[in-house]
Amino acid sequence: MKRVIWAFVAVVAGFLAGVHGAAAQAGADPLAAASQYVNAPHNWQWWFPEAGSPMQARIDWLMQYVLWIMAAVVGFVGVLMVYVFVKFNARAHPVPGHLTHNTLVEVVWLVIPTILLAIIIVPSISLIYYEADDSNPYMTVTVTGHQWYWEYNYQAVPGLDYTSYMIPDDKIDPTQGEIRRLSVDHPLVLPIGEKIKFNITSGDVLHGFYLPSLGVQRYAIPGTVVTSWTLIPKAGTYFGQCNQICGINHDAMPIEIKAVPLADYLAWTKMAQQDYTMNSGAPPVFSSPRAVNEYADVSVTK
Ligand SMILES: [Cu+2]
Repeated sequence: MKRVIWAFVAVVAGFLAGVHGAAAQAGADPLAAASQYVNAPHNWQWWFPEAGSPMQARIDWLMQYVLWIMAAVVGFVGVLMVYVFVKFNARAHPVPGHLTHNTLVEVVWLVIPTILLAIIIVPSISLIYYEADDSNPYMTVTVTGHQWYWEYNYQAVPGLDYTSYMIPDDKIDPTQGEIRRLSVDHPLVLPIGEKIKFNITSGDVLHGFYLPSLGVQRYAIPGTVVTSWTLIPKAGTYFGQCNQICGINHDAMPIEIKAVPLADYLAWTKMAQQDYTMNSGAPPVFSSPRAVNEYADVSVTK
């Protein structure tokens, strides 16, 4: 019992030290860790982005697994066809055979595809179940698609609900690490190493919450909630886009995620809550270089 109490004290002390450690650096940017690693698409990219979550790593693995099985099947069938064209064309083989039945061949062409389907379906179904398992998250964020911006609501942090707009091309500042058509005024801030559940919905039309490097792709549907989840092991900046044609500015609603250590995330939520209190009534100003809703073309009703 004594040992249990000491373990509990140690955990609480460690937690407080972590929170205090980050908060003690007054004025320090709690999102600084996210600039160490930037997972963004680049010119002439032809493969998946580097996997930023275990889910995307599994998707990448399954894609290659099926790809190589498919390559073997296509190669084998291709060789057979060439063999038939050469050996059994009208010139080389003028008198056709009258073969209508061969038990061995029929068994082989039934059994081999069955085995192939079985070895594909087992990892596929297991991945589907893995993707669907959003149980026991550390936190839940409600993501709402709007024409044409995203809204993030942190369910565990009262009042933490804000909009995220793309920074227009003429305002992009590459010296701040901003990327044209991907950077936003208020990114989604998440802790690393924790399971995060997304409740995805829409305020108007169909949108798509698509995070290629994290393996998340779900429709945002008005009137209903679709869930997904992620877990980001590495601090960094990750990007996504709306991938459901949703109107004239469909291309102007990217998703930017700043993944930072838990202590920094907690420091950021405190800062955000303070900003919210100071700006009560108005949407909160977060640790962002941009003024709130500078790029809003539609006002948000909370
Ligand atoms: Cu959209």
